[in-house]
Amino acid sequence: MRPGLKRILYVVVALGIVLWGVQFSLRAAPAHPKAPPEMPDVLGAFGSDAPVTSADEWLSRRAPILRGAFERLIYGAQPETVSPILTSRRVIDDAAFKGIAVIEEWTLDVPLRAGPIRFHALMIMPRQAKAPLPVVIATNFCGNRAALAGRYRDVDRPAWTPGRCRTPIQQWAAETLHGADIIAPPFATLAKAGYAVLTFFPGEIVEDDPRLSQATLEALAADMDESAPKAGALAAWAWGYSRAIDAVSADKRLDSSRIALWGHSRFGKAALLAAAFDERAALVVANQSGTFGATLSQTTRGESIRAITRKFPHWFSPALPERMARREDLPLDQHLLIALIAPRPILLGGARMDRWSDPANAFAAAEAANPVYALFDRQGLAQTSPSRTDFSGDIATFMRPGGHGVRPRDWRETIAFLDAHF
Ligand code: GTR
Repeated sequence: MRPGLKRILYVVVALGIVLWGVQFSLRAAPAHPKAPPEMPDVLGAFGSDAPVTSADEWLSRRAPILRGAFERLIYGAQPETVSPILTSRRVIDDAAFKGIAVIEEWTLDVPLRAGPIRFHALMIMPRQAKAPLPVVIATNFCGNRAALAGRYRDVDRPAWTPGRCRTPIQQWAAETLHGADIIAPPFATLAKAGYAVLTFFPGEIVEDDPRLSQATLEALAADMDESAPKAGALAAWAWGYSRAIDAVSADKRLDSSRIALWGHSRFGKAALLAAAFDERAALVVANQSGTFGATLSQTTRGESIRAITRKFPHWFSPALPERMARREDLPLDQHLLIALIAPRPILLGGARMDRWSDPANAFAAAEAANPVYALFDRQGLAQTSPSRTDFSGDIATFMRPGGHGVRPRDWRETIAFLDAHF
């Protein structure tokens, strides 16, 4: 195709994407569910398991049963734990962001039976803050070179990226629709606030593509018990967060008791799943995580189970799609995933125009998880509505104006929540 023609095509496609986003955003999300859908009582009997009456019973009896059910019915299992090997660590810039931070690139190899999975992480370490530092493990959407806005040409660029990352015009469209922070997180702001950040691109662990992901998911399955339900991409990305926790915990400059996970949208789902399965995550922030993230799935608002499993079959256990022909077949809902994180702090970010991720039902899910926090003598959600943010509780939500994406306000709320709880 002639270059001129190609450019016109890109502009038309970008314009189409923007218009689609605008019409979608105009359908604002309601602030509070009129009547929250029915969901199993968080402490009630679950299958043949008797009701739970203490924190001890929750942790030792109910939590493993629920984790097993989430694996079996929705996400698939994670590969058996193997710690990554830090193959190389090099300083990219020792006075980045006007001298306030050091940037390192870590190459991590996770040894697996089918051969190692290699992924890269950037560590952004504030220079002035006192070690050991609290650390935020934040996923990015287009790889590490793009996360540094392309300023460092020798930083690794992943072999595979989704369409939105491939050309400058596609990146521009993604940033216009979803905010520049979706590609390049505000590292300088976090460093100024005293937080180290480890960022990685989950697409390096499993490609976010129904076809391309198959070989990688098969390779991961070789490290799982034969009877275990195969991992979908969300479980594999959650496993990636845990491998990042392994790497961070081995670094004496970082405080392994203050590790936060941060994820947006699909990676917000993965961050919640990771925190539910890995107790070393001391806090989790899930921004607009939506269906099979923080939002209840027994609801017709926002993204339906049918829509998500049709478009992203590779995200889930192979058992999920057909099972979901009838909603009643799912004896679980997402308040139970939130409850598995108790008593650790959770922040759920929402946006008023983001109907798709249904923030009102994420609030309802958080409310329904409260009795588990109470077992630990914690407050859980202290708010009376999704937008009345109250950080005195262990769970908090906020609603910012605008649509789906990562905006500066999302990170401001994150830092305020981190300050309140770390
Ligand atoms: C959408 C998907 C959502 C959410 C979102 C994202 O297309 O339907 O579940 O994950 O992508 O990750 O931005």
